Amino acid sequence: VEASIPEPQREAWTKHQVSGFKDKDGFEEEVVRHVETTLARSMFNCDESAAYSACSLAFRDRLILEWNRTQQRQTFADSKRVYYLSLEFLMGRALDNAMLNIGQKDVAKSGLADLGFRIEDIIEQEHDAALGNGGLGRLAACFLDSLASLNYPAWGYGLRYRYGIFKQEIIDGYQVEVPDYWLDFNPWEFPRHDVNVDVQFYGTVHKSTDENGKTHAHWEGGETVKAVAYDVPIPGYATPSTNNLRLWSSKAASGEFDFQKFNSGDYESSVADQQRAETISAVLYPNDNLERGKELRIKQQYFWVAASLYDIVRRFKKTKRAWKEFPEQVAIQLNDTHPTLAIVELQRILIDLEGLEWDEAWNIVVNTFGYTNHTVLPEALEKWSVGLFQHLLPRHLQIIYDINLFFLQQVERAFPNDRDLLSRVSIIEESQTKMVRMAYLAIVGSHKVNGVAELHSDLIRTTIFKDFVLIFGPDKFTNVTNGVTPRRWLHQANPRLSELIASKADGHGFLKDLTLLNKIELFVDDKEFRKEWAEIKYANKVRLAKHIKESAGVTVNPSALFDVQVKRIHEYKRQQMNIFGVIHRYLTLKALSPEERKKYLPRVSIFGGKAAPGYWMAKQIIHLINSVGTVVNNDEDIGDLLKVVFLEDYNVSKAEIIIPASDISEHISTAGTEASGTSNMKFVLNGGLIIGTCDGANIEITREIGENNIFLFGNLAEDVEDLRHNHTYGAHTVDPDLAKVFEAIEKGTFGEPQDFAGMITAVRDHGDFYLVSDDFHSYVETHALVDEAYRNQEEWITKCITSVARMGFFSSDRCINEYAEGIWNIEPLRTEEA
Ligand code: GPK
Repeated sequence: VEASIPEPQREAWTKHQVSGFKDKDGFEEEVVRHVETTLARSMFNCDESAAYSACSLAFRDRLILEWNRTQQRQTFADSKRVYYLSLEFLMGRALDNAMLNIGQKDVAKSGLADLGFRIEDIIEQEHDAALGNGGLGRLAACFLDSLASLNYPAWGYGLRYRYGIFKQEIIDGYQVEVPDYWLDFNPWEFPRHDVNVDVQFYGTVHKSTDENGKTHAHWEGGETVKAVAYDVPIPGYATPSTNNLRLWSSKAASGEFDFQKFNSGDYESSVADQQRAETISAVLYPNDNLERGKELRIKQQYFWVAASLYDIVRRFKKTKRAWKEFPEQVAIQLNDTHPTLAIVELQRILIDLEGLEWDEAWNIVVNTFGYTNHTVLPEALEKWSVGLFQHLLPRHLQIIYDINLFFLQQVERAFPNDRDLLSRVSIIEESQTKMVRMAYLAIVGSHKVNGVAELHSDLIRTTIFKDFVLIFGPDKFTNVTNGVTPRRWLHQANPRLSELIASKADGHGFLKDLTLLNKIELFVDDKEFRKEWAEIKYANKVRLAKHIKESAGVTVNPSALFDVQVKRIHEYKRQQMNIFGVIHRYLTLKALSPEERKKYLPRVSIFGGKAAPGYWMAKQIIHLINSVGTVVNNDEDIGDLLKVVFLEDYNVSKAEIIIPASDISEHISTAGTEASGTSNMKFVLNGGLIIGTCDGANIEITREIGENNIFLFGNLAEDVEDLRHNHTYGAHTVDPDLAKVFEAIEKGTFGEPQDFAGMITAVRDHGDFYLVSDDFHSYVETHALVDEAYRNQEEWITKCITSVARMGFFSSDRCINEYAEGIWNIEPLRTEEA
């Protein structure tokens, strides 16, 4: 049905064109209107939560108007769009970001003050949108900010989980997971009940032959679930462009209940069907860098992929173009292998539903997709059993077999008689239980494959995907080093630093072209500038100290060196090495006389991060950190010389407080294991130095800021394999300093030794896979260098300013421009203003 208003009636629409608030007065009017109508409250019962809601709605109204205009502009221009498919979008809070990106925070601040509220308190009311685990999900969020800020026609597609990542509580030193129900009141989403897609599962495939002898596949029967769209507007910074993040929510296909069951009196089971359907989008899987092969997870993947592709194809079909033009209109980026089924689904749509020939269809598919790999860890590479596929998606399995057949034939022609190569690169792993290797499917079905930092991209080319480089040639494999949005991670998280930089860099232009940061290097010796710089860092530390006191009950001295490691807890990220180092420091201090002790630099070791609920070792690490804290923080010999804090429930909004307050942060993964890291970039951007291994983006950060401004230590990626081999087959002795740490733990210094035995045996008896012992000495020595460097505050500040000045490369804007040019072939769309 045509929903467009006929020409004669449009005049009435134009006459009543709505606009968002224009100034402080207009803003206040909107807030009051929302309080009194939308929320049905008044000035006599408006608490901070109601004020937050009304303020958000006032901004939302503005966003959606720009959103409408942006979508109209994009449709009118008929330009190529990119679709970013990600199972995770770790957005954090939206209000502060919307106010800053629209450039109306000052207006809101004074407007709220007029109405009796402090803007900081109002911002604090918002619940984080935490639809992600860690780096991968936050990268997707930074990319959305950059895509909108750079005026690219782009949509994100994801799932609208009812429960995002769990809330972490620390009880008696242990992690406890609490469900995070975040949708109670979410002003940032627009339900689109009219935009829905039926998604099919299970069933059977029948083949038929037409009069020309051509066979057709028909996927029939099974179960249908409905996907309903929820749209989240994404405002660009200093541009009217407002893009869309479309999240799908699942519900039963036949409406509220299955009415047949209902009418036949089977009320309960009709409700059960409804709940079963809703289960699909109920919860985010809380694993980072780990795949567990659960059936519900692949159901999530197909549900989301099928709904998104239906939407994308529907939009393309409206343009009435020929199918071969699809890749000229549509680019789809796969954020890891989670959406790989999109490759199969598009091929299915083209051959089964649209009647294209296989080769023509496959050409379109390959030219449409790009695949980003985020890890080389084997336990994170997705594989799904053929049996599960057969059951859940029988037609897709057939298509995967055909894709594999044609691919292996191509390999066979190019490399005749190399049986071994064929079995190595086959999309189907011929193991006990046959498995579909999703990364191989993603490579075969994409025109570009990229890693996320130089070292990582080199590693995938030379190790896990080596055979594919041989087969497809080197040009298919490329690097796009990650970046972060300076809007959230500098301007929003550290407003005073942003202002100080603006005062020396001719305004806030650096927020759109981060290379302009280099202008502040001219002021590295400017006394006033340095003084203010130091004051801002101190104020940020005071703010964090307050948070530490409130949340962990520990009093810390803001003048101490703040040493921070916040990220998901994982053995490869080596929080265990950090806490062993802290214990080593504690033992060293204890062995000194009170006089000698005073020469030590006071330090606060701050940890934060969630462990996957089923990750036993990660939970043990959290427990040890907390147990060490309890002992050290209450030891009168130690006082302010050492404090150990575990901050519970690390998330995006806590990162915004923690990162600007760091002096030194830890990025200490075993070389070759951290694909990139992105918090390393955020810390340096906020005037903190880093201690790290030669891994991921640390290497490129070093190249940009200079090796005098970073504390590197440890073995190199190229030596890891040999070291591991030696652990297993050679003589493996634990580093003597580390052995003393183990001794203290085993003596019961930090509580029941049995509670931490796993961490010790992993190093001592189970081959020390992550090279904790190998790197320990170098780690401890490098921390001594950090102390020494921090004592010389003048030089330290010089290092910090110099580093920030040289961080321009790590903007997600640079990164998105590289994708746009090298992978998507899309151009920004001009806006009236731009
Ligand atoms: C990589 F494979 C995965 C994963 O499952 N989750 C995740 O957050 C991270 N990542 C890498 O571990 C980081 O090194 C990287 O910076 C980030 O993805 C974004 O590329």
